[in-house]
Amino acid sequence: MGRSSNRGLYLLGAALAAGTVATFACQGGGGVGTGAGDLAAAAQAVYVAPGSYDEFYAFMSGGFSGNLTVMGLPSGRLLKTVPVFSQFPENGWGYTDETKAMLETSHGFVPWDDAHHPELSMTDGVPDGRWIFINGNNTPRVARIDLTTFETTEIIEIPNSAGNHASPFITPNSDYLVASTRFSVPIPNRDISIEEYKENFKGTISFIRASQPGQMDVAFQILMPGYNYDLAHAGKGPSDGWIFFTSYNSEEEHTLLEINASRKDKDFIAAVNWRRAEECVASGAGRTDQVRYQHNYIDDRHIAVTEEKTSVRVIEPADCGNLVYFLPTPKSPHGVDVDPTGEYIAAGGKLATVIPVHSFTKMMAAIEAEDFEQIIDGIPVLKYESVLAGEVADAGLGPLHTEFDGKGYAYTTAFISSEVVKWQIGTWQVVDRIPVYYSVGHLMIPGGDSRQPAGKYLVALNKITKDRYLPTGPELAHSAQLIDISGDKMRLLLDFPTQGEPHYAQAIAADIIKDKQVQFFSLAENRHPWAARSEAETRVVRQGRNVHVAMTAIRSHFVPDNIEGLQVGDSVFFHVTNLEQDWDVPHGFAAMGGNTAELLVMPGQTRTLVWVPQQPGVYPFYCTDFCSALHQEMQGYARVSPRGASTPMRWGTGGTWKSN
Ligand code: K7E
Ligand code: CUA
Repeated sequence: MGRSSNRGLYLLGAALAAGTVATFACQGGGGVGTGAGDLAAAAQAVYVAPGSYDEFYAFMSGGFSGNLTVMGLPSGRLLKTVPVFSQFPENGWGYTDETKAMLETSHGFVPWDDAHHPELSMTDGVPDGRWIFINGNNTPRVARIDLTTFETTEIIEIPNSAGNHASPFITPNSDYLVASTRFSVPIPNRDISIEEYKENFKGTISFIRASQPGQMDVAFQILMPGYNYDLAHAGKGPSDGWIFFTSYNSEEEHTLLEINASRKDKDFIAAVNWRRAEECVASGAGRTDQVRYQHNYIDDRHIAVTEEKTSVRVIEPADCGNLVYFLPTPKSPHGVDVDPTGEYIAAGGKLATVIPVHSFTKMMAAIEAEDFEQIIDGIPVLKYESVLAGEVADAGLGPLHTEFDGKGYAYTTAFISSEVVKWQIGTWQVVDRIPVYYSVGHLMIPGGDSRQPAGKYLVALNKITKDRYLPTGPELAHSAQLIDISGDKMRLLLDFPTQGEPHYAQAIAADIIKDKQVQFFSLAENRHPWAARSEAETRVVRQGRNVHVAMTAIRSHFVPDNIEGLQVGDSVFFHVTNLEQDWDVPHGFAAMGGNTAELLVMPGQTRTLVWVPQQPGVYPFYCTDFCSALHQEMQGYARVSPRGASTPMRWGTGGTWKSN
């Protein structure tokens, strides 16, 4: 198919949703006016001059890359990939002895995941820049990334879960992160027929304690009907203490969901009173399930450790009154987003033509009046009309996600009609719309899900980029688009590619983070058992077939850089300590034939590469990070003798050999 016919299809979709072709046509050219003046204005709006910083850090989910990428806004410049759930050879994440344990789960070592939702820690409902969290969907996990080091420091697995999608949304003071099941499963999981879905499959909503680094823990779980729990957002202000989850497949089907789970006119938003859950747990309600899940964290030696947990507290709505209510919501809702005041709860019905917006005040009144349609598994279902604040009509086809600008407007993505629709809170009128290229999922306004949005930019996170970038074979770049929302009319400023599929993203003013960066780790405080804090502390120790080399790196040599007496089949542990005490001076390390990734060692830190030589010979090793004018001289040799050879073990640098 030609370029123009593909594009035509998308445009047709957009035009249909916009109501008339004329409405769409007047916005042609993708929102950037076609005149030279408009293009120059857009270019100027995103231009960050050489030597200048971006205004915002943006944290983009890497989707099926399993990682998080950090970009600057408005430039769209890539600053860093932070490895989270996926091994990352660029810096040895998940390969080194110090990081492998981070990827341990109850299923063993799982070096990949599908990461969708970055979530900044908050204080009083406002992002505070301490940490960012992200979910792993496939093998249910939640990770913490420390924003002073941009390193993943903690990963907790979620028991009694599957498809951890509605995660890791946070409560306003970072007390809890939530994690819930996209896929209901037998709980406890066991060998039963899939056809017994309706009787035996359940969902869970987990609350994870988040406020103490290194101490994430599943505080409790709520057992839910066997629906698919899709997204969540916590209440704030008047609705603080509640958290809202979309669900679909209230049909409780287990096959051909595209048809079978789309039959009902409405599914539900589950409104969960988490303070009530705390009370019930404190008063002993519920049960303790024996389960196995792992908690991994980086300890104060900078070494990942795994702690196995064996139980979890589970409560059921039927045993804890006033815990959960269902708000009927049309049609297989996806996103659920709470406005900055905490009063309005907007849902994105994937198959709906309107955006339903619920009122927290009306919800509380309906609960008070016991205005229930029915009760499902101890969960009262409120009446749609009783909780509805309004419906946004003409909101595009396939509304998915909404964010807010803090100035009384909301912005919703429409996946099918490929546009962002701006509407007014209270009047529920659409006031502007802009096409995006194409098939937009999430959108992001810095702070746009918080009490204090920075309503200046909006980033549309698109699934498809046909004809927007130079083509690169069957798979094309994933795409984000930066839109100016500072005026009445949205204005497209910039297209930029992302790494992996960008589901959600978050952003925060650069000033909150940039001056808190750790520049290096203190060598004096390095407590790694194989650290060499000076060249004098370097050593080589044979323990049977394991050989430990406590080595140092400094511009521009290793100590030792000559090693003899290794034998075929030895496991050689190169423990490399970077002696630098200065910013931006990592050293790398790689050895020929190593069946692993390189090391990238931060100043003051120790990292370990395990090398198992297979043949006698002399093998070079070298620094992989161009660290100085004499970086190419930063190298060494390891001599490997046959198994059982009598070659004495000795090592040194500069011609002086040492031995034990
Ligand atoms: Cu809408 Cu996983 Cu949040 Cu993708 S999800 S778009
Ligand atoms: Cu050290 Cu290059």
